[in-house]
Parts: sequence; C-alpha cells; structure tokens
Amino acid sequence: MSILTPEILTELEKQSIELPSWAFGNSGTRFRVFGTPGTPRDPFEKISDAAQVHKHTALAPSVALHIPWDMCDFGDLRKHAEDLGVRLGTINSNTFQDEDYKFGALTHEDAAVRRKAIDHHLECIEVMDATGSRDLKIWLAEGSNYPGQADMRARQDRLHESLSTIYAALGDDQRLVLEYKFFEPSFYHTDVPDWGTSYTQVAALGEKAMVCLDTGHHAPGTNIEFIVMQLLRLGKLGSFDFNSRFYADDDLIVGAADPFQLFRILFEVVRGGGLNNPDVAFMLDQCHNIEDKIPGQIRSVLNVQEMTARALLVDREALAAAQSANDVLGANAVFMDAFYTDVRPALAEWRERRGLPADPMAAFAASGYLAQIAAERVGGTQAGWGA
Ligand code: PSV
Ligand code: MN
Ligand code: MN
Repeated sequence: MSILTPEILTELEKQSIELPSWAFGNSGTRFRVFGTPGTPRDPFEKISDAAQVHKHTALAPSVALHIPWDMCDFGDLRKHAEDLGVRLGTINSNTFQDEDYKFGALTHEDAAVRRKAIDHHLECIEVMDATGSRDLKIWLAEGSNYPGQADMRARQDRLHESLSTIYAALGDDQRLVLEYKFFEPSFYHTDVPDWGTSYTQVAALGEKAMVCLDTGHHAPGTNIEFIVMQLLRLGKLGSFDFNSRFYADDDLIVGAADPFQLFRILFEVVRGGGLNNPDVAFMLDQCHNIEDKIPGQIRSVLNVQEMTARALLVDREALAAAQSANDVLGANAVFMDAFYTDVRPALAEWRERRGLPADPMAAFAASGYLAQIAAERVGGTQAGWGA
C-alpha cells in the first residue's frame, strides 16, 4: 500500500501553485542578464510556457502578472490563458523602475509623486477587473540608505494614507496583499521591512488587506515557520512568494537551498489550516538566471508538492501526545520521521494513475518544446527584469 493515504492524496490533488510570469523572462544580477534561446517576447508567450508547467504537473493552474511588464490586451490574454487551461492570477504593481520614485513612491514627501504611484495601483485594479484577478500584490522598493536621511515615522503615516486610497478602490471580491522585505534596494531602512509592519499596515486597512510572506525576504536564521504560524493564527496570511536563498534575495528554486525549512513552513501551513485554504495564495517568486526556465518552474512546483506530502505525513496525534508529555526527543523524532520519508516513488505512481507523467521533468525534456520555442522565437525583445 502507498505511504500516501487517500486523505493525503485528496489534499495533494487540490493543491495549486501560482507561477510568476517574470520567471519565464530573462533575468540576472546587476552584473549581467544572460539570454536564453526561446525566451518569451511578450506576455502571451510567457503564458504559453507557464501552461507547459501545468500540463506536466497539474499543479500550476494560474499565472501572476507584473504591470507594466505584462501590459497588453487583457481580454485577449485571458482568452489565450483559458484556451491553454490556465488562468490569470495576482497582479503585481511596479513602483521601482521609474525615475520619479528615486526617493519613494507611496511614501514620497511630494504629494504629486504619491499620487502618481497611487494612480498606478488604481490602473492595476482596472487590470484586475479585466483579468478576473482577485489579488493586488504590493512590494515597495522604498526606504533610505543613511541614518538621518529620512523621517521614518512620517513615511509610515504617508504609507497608510496612500494604501487607504488604493484599498478604497478594491472591488468586493478583491484583496490587497502587502509584501515585506528587510533590505534592498534600500540598505539602511525599508518602509515595509518585516511582517509586523506589513501586519500593522494591513490591519489598519481592513479585512481585504493581508500580508504576503516572501520566503527570501528575511534575515539569515529567521524562524520563518513561526511567522507563518502567527499570521495564520491572526487570519492575515494572504499569500506566499516561494523561493529560496543562500545569501540575499537570491530568488532561487524553492526548496533548493534548505528543503528542511520548506518542510517546516509547510508543516505550519497544514497545522494552521492554510493548505488549500482559498484565503492563502501559494505563489512562486523566482528568477532563473542560468538554468532553463520551464524546467526550473517544474522542479519548483514538484519541490513544493513533495514537501507538502511530507508535511501531511507527520503523525499529528503522536506528535501532540509527545508534546504534551514533554517528550522532547520523542516529539522531534515524530517530526523528523516524516521529513526523512522519501515520497517521490509514491507521488510518481499517483501521477501515472491520474494520466500525468510519472517524471514531469523527463517528460518535458522529451517533449521537444524547448527546441521548438528556440527555433520559433527569433527577433523581438526578450521580456524580463529590466525590460
Ligand atoms: C523584489 O524583491 C521582488 O523579488 C519582490 O519579492 C516582488 O515580489 C518581486 O520582486 C516582483 O515585484
Ligand atoms: Mn516577492
Ligand atoms: Mn524578492
């Protein structure tokens, strides 16, 4: 009998992970952006590539867009997505590539600059109306580089004011998720550096505002699963941006740097009722600078699926018994037993039973899709970060 019980499989079958459109474009570091043959030249080609991930895994039915990078006719894009069996998801705003935002956007001293940044978000809400998206994700590249440079407190007040105006424009079924990041591009202070600040800001807005937790946006050693637990407990965990990091905001494949951390996070998701909970969006926020992008995304969603399966394998009853008996090593052993269980053969067999490839990475490689797009997509500008 499979180690994955029918109850576990029911949960796994419901799992869905949103892909970022920008993961399919070229990206790099501030030193160089390397090109990859076949890289999408427009949002339509990004969606086509994302649909390949879903086709081989049945795990990724939606794609997040970034505005203005993905500006196009959204009615056409929506139809293109639906024809390929996927849908358009979260809309990400962008206030980090405009000269006017050098010293801030939603927090800027100058009301005219704040107005421009607010208007950009209102435009994003119009895009959401056209794409049928529920979530507006806001990540702000705002802060200061030197002590004394900025009035941090006044900036919090202006942030609240700006966010309130954006929040007021949301439709009944729309939400705002506010992402935090402790550094970069500002290096002394960031206006939304941590979950506490994001929570404080969204709590002041209302029920339709939630926190977005990007796993790569914490200082080394941070107990991220504790934050997951707390936000779920408070009913304010709106979304995840999954990726992994060794050093900074590396945006590497989720589960690549520290699979155990991903397991611990997903255990708290399961424990806190966050799994397959419509209030919690599971997204990837990654860039594939040197590896092929579509296989990079396939590997990523499989990593999340594998760690979710292991998290579901934790014997919660045995764990609770050991915890209440203060059996330190016993409780830890129950936890580690699940983490060390190799679920890959059971998942492969389950996939086959559902008409999916047992090995999605191999099936995609054998499909010839990468060679096909490399031949077809010549000319034009390859889309991506810095585009
Ligand atoms: C920049 O840190 C960032 O990676 C944020 O995590 C956003 O979610 C993403 O870019 C897209 O804007
Ligand atoms: Mn992010
Ligand atoms: Mn980031």
